[in-house]
Amino acid sequence: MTGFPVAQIVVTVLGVAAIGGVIWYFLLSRGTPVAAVVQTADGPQEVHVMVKGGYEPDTIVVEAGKPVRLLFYRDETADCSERVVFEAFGVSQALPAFRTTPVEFTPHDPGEFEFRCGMNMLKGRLVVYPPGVAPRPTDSPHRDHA
Ligand SMILES: [Cu+2]
Repeated sequence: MTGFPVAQIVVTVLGVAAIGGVIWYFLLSRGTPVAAVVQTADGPQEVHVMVKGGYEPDTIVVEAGKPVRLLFYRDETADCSERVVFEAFGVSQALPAFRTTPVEFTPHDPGEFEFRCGMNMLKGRLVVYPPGVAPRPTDSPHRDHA
C-alpha cells in the first residue's frame, strides 16, 4: 500500500543522506516496499516510518547487533494504528496521532520479524541481516517497474 512513487522516496532518502552526511542505503524487497536506513553517527540505525492505513515502508532492513530507532509518525486518528507491536522484541508502543514516536531496541539475531498494529491488521516486516553483511544496494529503483 504505497501512497507515493518510488522516485519521491529516493529523493527524500538522498536528501536525508545529504543532510546527515551519513552512510545510507535502500533496497527493494519483493516488489513494493522500500526501506531506508540512516546510520547515525552516535549509533542507532534510524528509520522513519509513516503510519497511515499501513506502514510505509512496510519492510525495514537493519543490521543485527546494533541499536535500532524507528521513528513512527502516525498521520491519522484511526483506532487501528494507535499501537505498534514488535512481539519478538517485547515492544508494544502507543502511537499518538500526528506525532513522531520513537521505538528503540537492539535486534541481536538475524532473521525476519513481523510487526503489526494492536489489532493484528496492519503489518510490516523487520529484516535483520548478519553483522557486516549488508544487502546489495539496488542499482535502479525503477527496475521492477519497467
Ligand atoms: Cu489495527
